[in-house]
Amino acid sequence: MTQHDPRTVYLKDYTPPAYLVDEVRLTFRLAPHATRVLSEIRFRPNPEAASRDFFLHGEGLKLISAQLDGAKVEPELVEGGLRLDAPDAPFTFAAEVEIDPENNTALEGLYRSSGMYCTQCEAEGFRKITYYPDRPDVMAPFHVRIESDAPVLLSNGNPGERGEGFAEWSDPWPKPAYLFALVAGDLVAHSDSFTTMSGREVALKLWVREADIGKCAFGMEALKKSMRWDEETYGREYDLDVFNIVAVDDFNMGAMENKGLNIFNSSAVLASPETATDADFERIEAIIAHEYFHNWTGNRVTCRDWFQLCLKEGLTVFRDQQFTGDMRSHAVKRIDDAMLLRAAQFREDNGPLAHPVRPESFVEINNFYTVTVYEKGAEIVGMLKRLVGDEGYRKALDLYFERHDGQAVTIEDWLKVFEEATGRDLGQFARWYHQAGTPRVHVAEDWSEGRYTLTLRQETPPTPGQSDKQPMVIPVAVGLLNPNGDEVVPTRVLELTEKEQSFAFEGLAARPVPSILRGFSAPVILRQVQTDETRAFLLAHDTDPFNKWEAGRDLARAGLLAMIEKGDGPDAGYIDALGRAVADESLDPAFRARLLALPGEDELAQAIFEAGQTPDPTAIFEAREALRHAIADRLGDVLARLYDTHQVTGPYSPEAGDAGRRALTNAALSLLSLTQGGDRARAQYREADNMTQQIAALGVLVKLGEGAAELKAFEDQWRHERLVMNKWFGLQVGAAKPEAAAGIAEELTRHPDFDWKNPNRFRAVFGALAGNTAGFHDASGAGYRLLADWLLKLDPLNPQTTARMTQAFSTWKRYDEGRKRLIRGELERIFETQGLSRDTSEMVGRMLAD
Ligand code: 0A1
Ligand code: ZN
Repeated sequence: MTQHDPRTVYLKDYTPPAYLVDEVRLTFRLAPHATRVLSEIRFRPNPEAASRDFFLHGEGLKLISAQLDGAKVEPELVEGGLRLDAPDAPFTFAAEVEIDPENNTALEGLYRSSGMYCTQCEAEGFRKITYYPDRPDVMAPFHVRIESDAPVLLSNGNPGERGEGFAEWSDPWPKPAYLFALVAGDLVAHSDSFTTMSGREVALKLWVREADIGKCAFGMEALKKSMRWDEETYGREYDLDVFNIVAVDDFNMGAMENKGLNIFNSSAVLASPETATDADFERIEAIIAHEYFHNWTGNRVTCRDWFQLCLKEGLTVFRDQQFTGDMRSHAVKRIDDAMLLRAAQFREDNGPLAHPVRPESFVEINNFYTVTVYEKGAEIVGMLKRLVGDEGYRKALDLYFERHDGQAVTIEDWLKVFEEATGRDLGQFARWYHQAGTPRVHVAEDWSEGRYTLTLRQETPPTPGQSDKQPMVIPVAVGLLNPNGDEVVPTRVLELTEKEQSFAFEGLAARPVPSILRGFSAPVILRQVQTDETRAFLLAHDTDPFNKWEAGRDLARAGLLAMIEKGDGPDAGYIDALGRAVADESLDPAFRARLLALPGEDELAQAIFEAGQTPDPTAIFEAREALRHAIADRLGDVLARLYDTHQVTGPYSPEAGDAGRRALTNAALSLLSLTQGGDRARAQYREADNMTQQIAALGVLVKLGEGAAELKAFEDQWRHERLVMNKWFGLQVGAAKPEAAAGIAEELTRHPDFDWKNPNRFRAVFGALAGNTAGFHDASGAGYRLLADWLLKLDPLNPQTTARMTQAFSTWKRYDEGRKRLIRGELERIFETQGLSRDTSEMVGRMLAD
């Protein structure tokens, strides 16, 4: 369907802009319903352009007046913007427009959130503010004047003059319009400063509503750590006198890297021990880092067009992953990233929404801020680094910044700096950017007379619009272990470039046990015939922490699949091996907590589907529950000891060591409660002095069906903390028994605090419903119907968040005829709705297409 959508934009149609911009001057006269935006834009013909068509984007703007070099003009207003006869010489275009921030519920352009004015311009929101060439390859310095009686008036760059009712800002660094930002409101600042490596002083401010001033300290520390880290690791220094961050409650995504004025979803920056969990703290640290790192990877060097989105996002995610690894644990971070990649990106890559990391077409670019662009994009950068080595990587990045500073570039430019810095041909490697789908790597082994041969074969299944897949360059990190557990061949990276290739290891005394794809060295699915003994052996002996974890995961998956498909009982061998590993005090508690996490329901459903069977969500849910019971039963003593001996005492700290211990004790608590009841959890709930302990205990109680009193107490305690209440809403749906999930979600939509226009609150309920796999896929179809009803209600107000949440339906073709019919019915009902947004119609259309 999308292929034929007349609104489709193609990468192959890219043409350079007809005019470039030398300078932008904007004046904002803020008023809730009638803000005036006055612009003065100095244009000059682009010598690289073939045409002199002067077109400016504009959407939902009321044009008051326009001038060309001071003379009044009447531009032709066309679909999506305006046209004007413009000279083939430099000129200034000026306009005055009126916009209505108060009624902007899409949260794109200039809008209001809890009484403050804020903006979101990526990807194409600036055109809702004024007429402009709203494309990333048009970069210009911006000067901004804000007129308003709000006490705090902010924009990009450095502060200029300010006085009663106005403030001016100047951003000397040329930037695309998507990085423009403005904030005005009644805010207070948590302030600090940072001295850069060349000795410049930068004023740092985190702006929040007064009630939130106590939740800023952690974010500020994270910012300073990020600034130092980018200097030390990439040699990149900050380049303005001030760095402002603003927290807003209504935001479609996590945060936005606007130059010098980052805007954050309050959930991605505000934290105190009482209100935020360890996971929130870690996420906040990562997002602060991510947005900060964009200052170089995204802002100073930006994207030529939106097809190149992964150029900034893949690289910046990779950088924030490195940062989190350095701040915490590389092993645990790698496991967490791999879990996310498999749960979300593999799911996307193996369904109707699969697309290349650099897509070739889109209808609505907002639909391409995906796990594929971000997370698989980051995996590609990681593979590049593995292939060229740390030094080659650093040389290539230095060259990238040196050559492309101030430019809007492409993936080809990015790969070229690697080729030049390292002398490597990346022609075949480039396929990672344009070929969609998750490669499968099949392993065959041969052993004869001291020679061990690994034969690797790759294949990538077809994806929408791409059936003929070519072999990829796949770095496969391999180590070999002796049967006694010693490592005989340390990690070596094999480069799989052909469809099938053999790699020999000579001079071995005994047939080794291979440890393949160490560190999850490529985003592929490994297909390996392995006995449970081998898996248990690797779980006990592998020196590579990722593969040690992976071996446990493989064992759990194999056991679960046997339970589901063959009706087997829980595998005692797995449970005993798990018990030995989690009791091993030489291992990091955070790592051991990851060992206790079983493969998710959705991952199992995909595995069953791939094996040619039809997954039954209820059977999958029950098998996982049965295995959890069996673990609790057989490892009761080990788990109780872990729970008792790893409790954190003393004041709360979100640092990795303590967080890891809490992760381990809470994983143990959740299992133990299955066989020993809720007493431990109730006691923990009572004594908790931080949100991690409180919410973990509450979750356990709710799952047991014993949490009514605590749920009520929690609501009474946290009624006035929006971010905490999101947890309260989400937990009830997420922890609900499958058959009850849709009903509970529905009931919560009638709660007086269910403010459905707030994306965080909407996601709390419906994200949790979609994440309760067996509940969402309950055969009654109640979950499908409820979600579809609410998506249709949200779509006219906020297309972006609606479209994103339609992805809950994306796995529909895996299921039985009954479920398929139900989901197809809902998708068609959405698709056929009059006036459906372009965003949602593209997503649903792709899911319905063959
Ligand atoms: N560039 C931001 C993500 C972002 C994208 C789009 C948005 O609105 C449509 C908002 C934020 C990042 O990578 O953090
Ligand atoms: Zn980003």
